[in-house]
This record gives sequence, structure tokens and C-alpha cells, in this order.
Amino acid sequence: MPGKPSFYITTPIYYVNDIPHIGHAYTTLACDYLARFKRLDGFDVMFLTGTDEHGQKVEKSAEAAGMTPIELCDKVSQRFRELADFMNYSHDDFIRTTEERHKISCQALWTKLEENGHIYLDKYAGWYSVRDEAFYGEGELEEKDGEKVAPTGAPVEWVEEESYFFRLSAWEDRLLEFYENLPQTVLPNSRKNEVKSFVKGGLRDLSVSRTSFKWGIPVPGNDKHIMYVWIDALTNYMTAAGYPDMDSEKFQKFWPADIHMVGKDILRFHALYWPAFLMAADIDPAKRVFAHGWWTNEGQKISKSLGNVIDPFQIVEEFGLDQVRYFLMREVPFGNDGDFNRQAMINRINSDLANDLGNLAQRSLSMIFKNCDGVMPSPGKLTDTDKDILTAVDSLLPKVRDHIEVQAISKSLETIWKLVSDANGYFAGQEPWALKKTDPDRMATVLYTTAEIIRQIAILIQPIMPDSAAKLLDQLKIPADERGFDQLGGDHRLASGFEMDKPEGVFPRFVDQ
Ligand code: ME8
Repeated sequence: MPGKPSFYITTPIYYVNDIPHIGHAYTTLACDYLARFKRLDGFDVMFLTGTDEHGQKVEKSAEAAGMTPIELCDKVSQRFRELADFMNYSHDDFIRTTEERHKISCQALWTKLEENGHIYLDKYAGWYSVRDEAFYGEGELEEKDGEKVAPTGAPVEWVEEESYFFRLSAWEDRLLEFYENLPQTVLPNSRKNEVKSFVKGGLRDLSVSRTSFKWGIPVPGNDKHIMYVWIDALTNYMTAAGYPDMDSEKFQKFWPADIHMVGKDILRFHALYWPAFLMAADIDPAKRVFAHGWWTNEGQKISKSLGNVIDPFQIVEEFGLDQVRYFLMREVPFGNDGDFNRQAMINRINSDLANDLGNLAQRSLSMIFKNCDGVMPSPGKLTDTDKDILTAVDSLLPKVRDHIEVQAISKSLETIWKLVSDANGYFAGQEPWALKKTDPDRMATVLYTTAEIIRQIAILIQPIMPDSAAKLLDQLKIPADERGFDQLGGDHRLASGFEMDKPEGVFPRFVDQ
């Protein structure tokens, strides 16, 4: 039997100069949703997240906090791990760039680039932003309060020092070919166009080492030089896949990665530098970089200085984990910017979850519990109306899957909730409560049909709301090994005749205190 197809998805690795906030939680959540979806859909998944611990920014933050760099890294990296557990992420690996496996991997990639003739020693004279850990050309800079700043608004400093360079300028044509021939390597399309026009504007060779700080991975054979933090950081994706052991089963299976998920702020590094480094080392680049949008808070940019950073721990405490997971993925078309708005969160919880899905499940299952002696009834002869709604739920997976293939996350949820709404229409239209006395067999058929719809919906929403979906599936007594997407559709109907437990509501209304 052929093995399962593989799927490798990565989050950015987060800088340890900052504590985790909603933006970090968002990116990893999107990956968690996709990873869980793929696992249920029969893929062998590797889902990677972690922390980016080297570079000048972290070195300076540690100094400011009166700690050694590794003390700061240990502390903040641990906080990111806690967030990952708290948010119920299903990552398979959590990488830290201070690990030995990563040093070996970076040095191997460097050596390969050098052997292939893509790295040379020269002198760098130009602008650098420590906050962005990025080099900027004179033409890219802007003015703020009489000072030169990066296009991101970050301060820049003039740097002049000996540096190794990567021959990025030699990769313009190959990169453009790469975007052209493989049309979905960068999504959304608007982002791809952004990267293409940057490349068309001409590429300068990239400084890839520094001598003015120590906190990083030394260049093999010349440890006066520390690797540029982005070459170090990007390589994490290969380290976790087993690089430099390219013959290993893991590397063979999972490389090239299927998706590097990133925020739009770090698109250039992933869609331009990273494929160029890899092609220069004779390694296939990832199949896709997806750049999502940014969250604002009640219309304002989220920033430490404005004091409006949203703490994911706090909002989950207030609204509930699955509720926050659902809101973040449903509210904003994935790829666009979004605004975190309290009222919008409450509306989603009360309308989509409590009213639409919660009520449907609670009303129908309680009715079975009360009116059918707590035993799941068998359906009688199905009417056309029953058949229509069952056909709609049976054919949901391919539609949802099509959205997942292009990371249209909110659309995938919208599609499921359209069916929830139709199912509510079905339930209300059939009035099972009125059938108890007049036609109990018909009542049983309607209730069974509704329970079967809930079974399929609960299976489909496991990636977004794993705990709530599990509660629904437990109420329907679905065994653990019958919760995969292979159980969707008409071939695996809900069993009849089992005894139910008294159903408990899964999606409470949110009442503002
Ligand atoms: O850039 N809205 O790390 P970082 C949405 N270490 N997403 C946001 C966000 C917001 N307001 N703020 C942050 C780095 N993010 C590098 C990455 S990868 C090889 C190295 C998310 O800690 C978004 O995914 O600054 C963004 O790309 C990432 O956090 C930046 O995290």
C-alpha cells in the first residue's frame, strides 16, 4: 500500500525580544488549522514552529534586560511554548535556533553556498535596521522627524565593516522564472506581484555576515564573522526536516516544505532571499509562501508603545479557546488585514456558535434524549427534503478542501456555516416537536437526519475547534478512530440504537458583564 502523502507546514520562528501577542498566535493558529485539516484528510503532516534567538536585536534586548542572551532566549522561548500549548496547537516540533542541530545545519548550508561559488568576502557600507534585522538601500529610506528611517518606520544606522556577500544579483532571472513557472509559489497573487516588481527593480548582492556582534552562528572557517540572522533563521525550516542529512527518510519525505506561512512584513525574506539561497545550494525551494495580513486593535496599529498589544492568554480567558480560534480564522478573509474588535468577537460567538450551531445541536439532541427514550432512533423512509439536506452535507468536504488548497481559511468556515444555516432551516421547517404525537416515526427520521448532519459537521470542525468538536462527537458516541474525513459522506451514517447521555450545550452565549 502506498504511504500517506506528506504535508510540511511552517510558522515563522518568533523573535525572543518580545513576548507573544495576538499576531504570533494568529499565524500559528492558521498553520494549526491547516495541519489538523490535512491530518484528518489522510496526510502525514509535519507542522513546525519555534523561536528565532540570534542576532543583534536579541543581543541588545538581553543587555537592556540585564540578562545574558541565552537567559533571555530560554525565558521567552518558554513563553512561546506555553502559548502553543495553551492555544492547543498541534505542532510536531518546536525549534530553537540556539540548538546544536541548527548550528550544524546552518554551517552546512553556508559551506555548500561557498563551494558553489555564491559567497565572497568584501566590505559592506550601507544602512541597517536592527529592529527589522534588514539592510536597506538609500532609495528605500524615508524621513521621520528629520531622521532617516526604514520604510517600516524602524530606525536605521550606517554600517561599514568587512562582510561576506551572497551573489543575490545573479538570481534575478531565475527568481522571475520561478514565480512565473510555478504560479502559486507566492500567495495571495497581489503579494506575488509585489515580490516580482521588487526583483524587477534590480537586486544587489546581500551582506550575509557581520563582525560587530557575537550572538549568532560563526561562519565556518572564519569565526570573526557571525552569520546574518536571516540566513540563520530561514535555515530552521530545513534543520527541522533533518538537513544536512538530505538522504534521511524525513528530509526525503518532507522537503521541499509545502507552505511557509508568514505575515506580510517578512515576505521578502521568504519569497526572495530564501528561494535564492536554496537554488544556489541546489536544493528545491518551498512550494508556497503565503503572506497573511496584519491585525489592528479597534482600528489602531498594535504596538508596545501605544500600549494596545492584545494578549492571547487574556482574550482566551475571557471568551474561551475555541471561540477565539473560530473568531480569528472566520472574521477576516485570510490574506487581508483585520481589526480586532470586541463587539465583532461577541457577535460571532453568539450568532455563529451559540445560535446557529450550538442551538441546532442542543435542541435536536435534547429532543432525541427526551422523546426517544435516550436512544438514537433509526430513520424511516427519507423524503426528498431529507435527501436534499443529506446530499448537501455529504458533498461538503470537496468544497471545503478547495478553499484549504489555497489557504482561503475564512471561506472554508463560511462554507461549513452555510450548511449549518441550511440545516437550521431544515430543522425548523420539519417541526419535529410537532410530530411527537401525530407522527413519531417521521419525528424520528427528522431527528436522526439532523443528528447525522451534526456528526459530519462536528468531524469537519475539528481543525478549528478541536475541543468543542470532540464534545459533540462524544455526545454522538463516535469512536476515536471514526473521526477522520474518510468518515464523511453517505457511506458511514451515524449508528442507531445507542444510548445517549444527557446532552450538554457546547457553545454558551457570551454575556458581557
Ligand atoms: O519576523 N498581525 O519574527 P517576529 C498579524 N524572527 N501577524 C502578526 C502581527 C500582527 N499585528 N504582529 C506579528 C520575525 N505578527 C522573524 C521571523 S522566520 C524565518 C523569522 C506575526 O517575532 C506575523 O506572522 O517579528 C509576522 O510575520 C511574525 O509575527 C513576526 O514575528
